[in-house]
Amino acid sequence: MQKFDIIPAYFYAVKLAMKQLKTVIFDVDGTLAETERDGHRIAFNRAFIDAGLDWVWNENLYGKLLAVTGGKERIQYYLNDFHSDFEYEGQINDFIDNLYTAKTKHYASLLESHTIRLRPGVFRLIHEIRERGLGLAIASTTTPENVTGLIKSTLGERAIDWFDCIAAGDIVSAKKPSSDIFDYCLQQLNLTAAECLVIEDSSNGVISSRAANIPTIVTLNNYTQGDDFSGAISVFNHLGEPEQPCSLISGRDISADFITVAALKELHAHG
Ligand code: XBP
Ligand code: MG
Repeated sequence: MQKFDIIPAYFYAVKLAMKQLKTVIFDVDGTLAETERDGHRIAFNRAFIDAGLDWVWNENLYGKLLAVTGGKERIQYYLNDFHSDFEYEGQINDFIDNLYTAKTKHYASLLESHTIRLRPGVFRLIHEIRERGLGLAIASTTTPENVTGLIKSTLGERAIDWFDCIAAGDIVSAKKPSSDIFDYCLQQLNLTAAECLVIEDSSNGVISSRAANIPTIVTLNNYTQGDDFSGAISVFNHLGEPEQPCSLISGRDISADFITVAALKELHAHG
């Protein structure tokens, strides 16, 4: 090789290394488990009963309320757009904070009762990611306590240590769809956006991860099946299992029946 050939080869090798998948960043609610329908929604309703309110967030209404991320922000959105004639005494922020505190306690109890299960393929893929030496991280809008509670109740007490970063809740000032939570996560991981892959379930999540330039795939659910996922590499119904293959909804397909680390690398290379 001539001397001047070495320089482009070197830069090519560096570019390739920078594009290598190093860490998979998981969204939490709706991605790891059906926590929205089976967890947060139920916890909100229990908090409303505690407060003597006759509000009921049924599955259909909750789907509409999910347009706004963050529990406190969601209550405010409900009051503004769905229940504007509601009258309260005192400061609205205190009222919302109290409801949110009660809701978070109910959510923790639901997690402790182990009624919320991981979605298909999540347990298997997280274990494979670890076995193959890739990193794991979390970027979520819910509180750090809610994230660790879900991880402990579904993956076990020690699983918290498997994650190189748990970026969650009010740690950033602007929630998804702002890129802040993913930017924070990359900073903590000390990785570039191109070295990571995000798994999300909602358009707000994809807008957020793509605003941080991170290649993203989606496993949608009933609440998000009508969302616009134009920024994602691929959209699947779930991650799949050997006995429960996943289906491609849109975007790039994989050469396997379910999402493996090899499939993630394949998708990431085209991100
Ligand atoms: C989803 C959210 C959260 C949850 C409720 O977060 O938007 O607001 O619905 O949790 P993600 P809190 O999909 O990013 O994990 O009530 O604690 O906000
Ligand atoms: Mg989500």
